[in-house]
Amino acid sequence: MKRILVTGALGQIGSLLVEQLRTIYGISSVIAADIRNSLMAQEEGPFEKMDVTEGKEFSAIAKRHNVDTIIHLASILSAKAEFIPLEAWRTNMTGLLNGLEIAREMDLQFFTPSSIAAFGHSTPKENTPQLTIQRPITMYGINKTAGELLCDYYFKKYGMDTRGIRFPGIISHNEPGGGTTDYAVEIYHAALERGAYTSYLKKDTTLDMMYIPDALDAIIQLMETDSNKLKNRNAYNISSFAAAPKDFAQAIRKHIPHFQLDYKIDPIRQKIADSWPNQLDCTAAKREWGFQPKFDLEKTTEDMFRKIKEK
Ligand code: AKB
Repeated sequence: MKRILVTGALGQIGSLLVEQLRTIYGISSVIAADIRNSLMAQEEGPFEKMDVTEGKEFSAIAKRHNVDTIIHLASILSAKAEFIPLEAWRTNMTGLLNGLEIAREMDLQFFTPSSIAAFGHSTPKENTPQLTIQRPITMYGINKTAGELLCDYYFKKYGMDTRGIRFPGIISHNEPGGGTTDYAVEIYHAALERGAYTSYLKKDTTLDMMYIPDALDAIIQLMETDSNKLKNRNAYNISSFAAAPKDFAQAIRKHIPHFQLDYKIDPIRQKIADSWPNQLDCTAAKREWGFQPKFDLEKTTEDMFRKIKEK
């Protein structure tokens, strides 16, 4: 019986991942932890209010629940981190090191996401290889690159079962917070509410994207894969499709023909997005653990509208 601790459990990925993990492994097997207070009802499953930078507290919770896996999602995203770089370093790096140390001490399986932010201007933009130049220009990207190296280090030095994914922009009906790719969520809500959206990225800024069900399946599939099959312990490139604001507008207009997209460029987020790749090469993830996304931009758009209306 698995016992999984998920940090950052109230975030964009965490809240939906916890739900899916509980469906698979049972409600009491998945311990949700977050620095924020949960609005979830007690009966929805175990929840711990926890700060990942407090190592003793983090460790006590992992031990109390006798977990065998940590899925460490807690982090400050790219755009927000540029305003509070030192706090971002503390949350993203001290939090990660605490998680790795607890996993080492307790001999746990450990997952943490990296991101397309781990790349920079000198990385090949098209078909970005699994193994390539990583010179990120943001605090979040530096944290992600260092995190990848740490996961590799703990695997090689201690034989720990570390696993990771380089996430693209994640699209979901629930809210992201503080990311450069957040527009890809906001645009759908705005399309339904107002029939219009003002993009803070230029119309041609192409980035890798993924709809949340594919992201959740990818985490679970990677975690379920036989350890011997995995050659990359830092993080795997994954992506479902590459799209720019103008591509989202085109997809949205198939459902809302009068949808209007205009632009008011945010120089900070534009600079970040310009430093990231256009499209990752996901061959290693496909070959080593069978990564196979189901949602392209059209299917994502259809399902996003359905989910938002349901809400
Ligand atoms: C962000 O925009 O910061 C995140 C990411 C790509 O890691 N969504």
